[in-house]
Amino acid sequence: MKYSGIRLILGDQLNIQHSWFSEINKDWLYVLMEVKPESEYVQHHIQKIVGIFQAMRSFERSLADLGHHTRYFKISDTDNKQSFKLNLASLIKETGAERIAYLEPDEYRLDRKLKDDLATLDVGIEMCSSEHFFTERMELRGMFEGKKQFLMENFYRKMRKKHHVLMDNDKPVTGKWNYDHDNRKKLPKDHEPPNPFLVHHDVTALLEEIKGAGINYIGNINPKDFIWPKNRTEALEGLAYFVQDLLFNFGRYQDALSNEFWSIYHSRISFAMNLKLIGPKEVVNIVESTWRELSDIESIAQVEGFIRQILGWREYMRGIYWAKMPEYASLNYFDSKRKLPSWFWTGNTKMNCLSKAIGQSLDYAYAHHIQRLMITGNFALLAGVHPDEVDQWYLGIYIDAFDWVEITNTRGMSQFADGGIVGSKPYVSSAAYIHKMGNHCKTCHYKHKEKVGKDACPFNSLYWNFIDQHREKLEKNPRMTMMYRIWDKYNAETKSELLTKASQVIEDIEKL
Ligand code: FAD
Ligand code: DLZ
Repeated sequence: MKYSGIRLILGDQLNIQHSWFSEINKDWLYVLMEVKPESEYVQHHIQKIVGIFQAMRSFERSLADLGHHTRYFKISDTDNKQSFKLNLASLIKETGAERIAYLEPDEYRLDRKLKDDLATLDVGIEMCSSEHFFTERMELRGMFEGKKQFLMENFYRKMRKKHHVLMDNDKPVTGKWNYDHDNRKKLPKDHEPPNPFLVHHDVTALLEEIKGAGINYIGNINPKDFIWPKNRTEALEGLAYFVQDLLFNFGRYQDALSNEFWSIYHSRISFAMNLKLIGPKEVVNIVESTWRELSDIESIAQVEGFIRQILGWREYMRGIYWAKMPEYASLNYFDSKRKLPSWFWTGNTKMNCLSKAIGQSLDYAYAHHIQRLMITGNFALLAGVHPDEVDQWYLGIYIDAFDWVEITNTRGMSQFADGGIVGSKPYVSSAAYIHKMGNHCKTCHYKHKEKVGKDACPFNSLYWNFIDQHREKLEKNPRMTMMYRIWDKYNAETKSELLTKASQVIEDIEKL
C-alpha cells in the first residue's frame, strides 16, 4: 500500500495517549521494529528484552485495533534487516513515503544515530515531542547556567510550583516541602508488606524467538509466568494496587532492606513509566488526588516522598542527562580502574546483602533503590570499580534501565564519578548502615561489627580505605568532614590494620 509518511515508534515510546494516535489518518504508516543492535548494545537481562518486545507487540495490536495502519518487524521475521535505517529504506521503497516522523529518543546514543541514519534517506524528516515528561529536554540546562551544582531540592520546588503539585496557592500543602527526614525506618520485626502486584503471562514462544535470533542475554526467566505488564491496562492496575495497598507506607520504609521481601512498599512502576505505558503526570495526579480525597493529613510524608521521586528525581535526572551528555558518559572522578567481580553475574558471594540484591536482580530484573545505591553501588564504589563496568551492569540487568536515567543514577548518584554534579557527597557506607536498615547482617557469614578479622564484613575496611585513599578529593567537602575527623582519631596501628585488610579484600575479591 502507498503512504505519504512513516511514523517510527521506538520500544520505549509506547504512549497510546500521544496526540499522534488521537485520530485515524490513513496517510501514515506506524512502524515498530525489534532489531538486534538495540538488544545487544549491552548484554541485557532476558526479562528486559522479553518485557520490551511483549509490550511493543501488544502496542502494535492496540494501534491496529483502533484502525491505524501499522507495520511490525518481529526479531524472527526473514525480511527484518535488523536495522532501523535499512528497514525504513525498504519501507520507503515499498510505500512511496516522502517523509519520516519520529518521537524524540530518550537516549543520546539513539538520538545521534537516528539523526545520522535518517539524513541518508532521501525523505523529509521530523522529530516530535514524546509528550511524556513534565520538563523539556533542555529545561534544566538553563537553570544550570554558571553553576557547578544544581541541587535536586531546588529543582523539585520549582517543579512543584510550576505544575501546582501538593501546593496551596504558592505554599507547600501542610507548610513543609520535604518529609525525607521522617522516612528512614527499617521494617519492624515480623512486619509483612503486602505481596507485590504481579501479572502472569506465558512468553514461551517469544522467548524461543529471541533465543532463535541468537541474542546474548543474562538473568533468569520463568516463561510460563512472566510478571511484567504488557500494556497500559496492566500498568494502571499495578498503579492502583500501589496507591491502595502500598503508598501509605512508601516513604516510611523506602530505605528498608530485607532478606524476605524483594520490593517491600515500592511501586515497581518504573518499567511501565519508562516505556511510557503510563505517564508521570497521571501518576502524580492520581497519588495527589487520592491523598486529597482521603483528607488523611498524616500520610503527607508518604505521599510527598513518592511524588518527589517522580516529579523531582526522575525529571531532574533526565535534565542532568541532556545538560551534560555526551561528556557525562566518560566521567571518572576517582580514576577507578577495577573490574566487577564475576559474582555480580551469579550472586554467589558470602556477603548476604550482595547475594540477595544480585540474586533478586537476576531473578526479577529488579532491585529497589537502596539495594542499587547502598548495596551493589556502594560496594562497586568502595572497591574502585571503573564506572564503565558499573554502568554496563546496571544498564543490562534492570528492566527499567535506559541510559538517560541509568547513567545519571549510576555514574552520578551512586559512583560520584561526576565529582558532585548530582550528589553533594559520595553514597558510601560501612556495614553499620546496612545493619541499621535491615536484617541482612543477622544471617550473614561476615560479622558486621568486625573490621579486620578473618570474618570481618568487607564493607568496613573498604570504607576506611576509600576515605583514606580519596582524602585529597573529599576532605574539603563539608559533608565529609566528620568522617575525616573520625579517621584521624584512629591510631597508626589501627589505620594500618584497616588498610592492610582492605588490600586483602581487594586481592580476594572473587572469593568474598
Ligand atoms: P519506587 O521506589 O516505587 O519509586 C517510584 C518511582 O520514582 C520510580 O518508578 C521511578 O520512576 C522514580 N524514581 C525513584 N528514584 C529515582 C531516581 N533516583 N531517579 C529517577 N527516577 C526515580 N531508575 C530507572 O527508572 N531506571 C534505571 O536504570 C535506574 N538505575 C538506577 C541505578 C542506580 C545505581 C540507582 C541508585 C538508582 C537507579 N534508578 C533507576 C532509580 C531507582 O532506583 C528506580 O527508579 C527504582 O528503584 C524503580 O523501582 P520502583 O518503580 O519500585 O520505584
Ligand atoms: C532496549 C530495547 C531493546 C532491547 N530492543 C529494542 C528494539 O528491538 N526495538 C526498539 O525500537 N527499541 C528497543 N529497545 C529500546 C531502545 O533501545 C530505546 O528506544 C532506546 O533505549 C531509547 O531510550
